[in-house]
Amino acid sequence: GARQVRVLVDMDGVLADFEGGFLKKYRARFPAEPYISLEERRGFWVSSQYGELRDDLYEKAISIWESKNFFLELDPLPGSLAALKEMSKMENTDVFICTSPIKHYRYCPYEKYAWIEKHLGYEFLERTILTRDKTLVSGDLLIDDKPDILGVEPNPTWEHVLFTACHNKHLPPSPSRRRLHSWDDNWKALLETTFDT
Ligand code: DGP
Repeated sequence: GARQVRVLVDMDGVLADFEGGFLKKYRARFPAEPYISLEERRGFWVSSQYGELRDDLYEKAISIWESKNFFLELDPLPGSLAALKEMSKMENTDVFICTSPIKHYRYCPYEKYAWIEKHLGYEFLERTILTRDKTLVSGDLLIDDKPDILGVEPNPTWEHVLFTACHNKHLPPSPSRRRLHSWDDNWKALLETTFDT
């Protein structure tokens, strides 16, 4: 018999264009400073790579996503909104957005809710999970662009599907990890081939 597939979908880098939004605002605010193109991005942590470029760029990078309206004004990634709306209407699927807010909490948590309401509708707020530890959230699939998702639970219930992003596309393929290359990739097949244990 059919069983509900519970899908957890990450926000930054999967639904919202964090990397593109960061680069645009960094270059606008620091036009004389060096920057890292999306082609040159390596590693999940933007601030780490900027800090390697020059020590003081670490703090300059962080100041961008700690600013008012940074998260609110992120563009949706191509196809993400249509895919999520379609997924949420599927009978055997329960969709949740699962996102880790930054610890500078003045704007980010509010703006994440506002972004979701604006782009996906008020009803999606019922399906929104803000947590710094995704291993505590139970689900069948976690679609996320972060390569290593760790927390206090050593055996999360979900299968992590790596969503391709500029910072992770060069990682060697792993036979034990599935990827979703974009929202044009076959996410329906991914759901259909998700089984418990
Ligand atoms: P998530 O995608 O849900 O795992 O959330 C991770 C957040 O961290 C997301 O808003 C992107 C952001 N982020 C990216 N690079 C850095 C960084 O270098 N430092 C910090 N503090 N946050 C970063």
